[in-house]
Amino acid sequence: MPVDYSGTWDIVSNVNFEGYMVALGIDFATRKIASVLKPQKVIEQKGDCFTIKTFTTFKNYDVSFKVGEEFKEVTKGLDNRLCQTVVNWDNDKLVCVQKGEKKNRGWTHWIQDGELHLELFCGEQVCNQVYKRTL
Ligand code: YOG
Repeated sequence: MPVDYSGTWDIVSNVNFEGYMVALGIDFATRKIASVLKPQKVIEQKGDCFTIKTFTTFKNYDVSFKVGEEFKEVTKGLDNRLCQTVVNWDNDKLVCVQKGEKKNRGWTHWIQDGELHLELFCGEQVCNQVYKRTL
């Protein structure tokens, strides 16, 4: 059985989100607000087609993609950049590359011990988040 990311996930830890935001050029005031947010992910997976919705009390962000198909992503409401984005499988991991102005930008999702992990990276900065399924 292939891995199924579908579901609603609540953040339980968030390491170096500040460094990731600095790397993206997010201003001080916005970082202070963003640093206390508790994002919830709602993931819909149908085969290789995904929608990942990230909800907070401040801003929401949605992305839809098919694994292996490049698309233009505008990180609207985040750092508002245009990226040429592609997500691929690495075994059961979802590996996203966001090509654009920022070097070494992307993210990786995986599931371990029933928890959803997300590594967000930009330049030299890596942020590690863990989410648990909502009860
Ligand atoms: O998720 O790429 O699951 O899109 C990263 C925010 C804060 C806004 C959120 C709102 C980076 C102000 C998306 C945060 C900081 C700060 C929640 C993470 C930018 C602006 C919307 C992400 C992927 C993988 C799917």
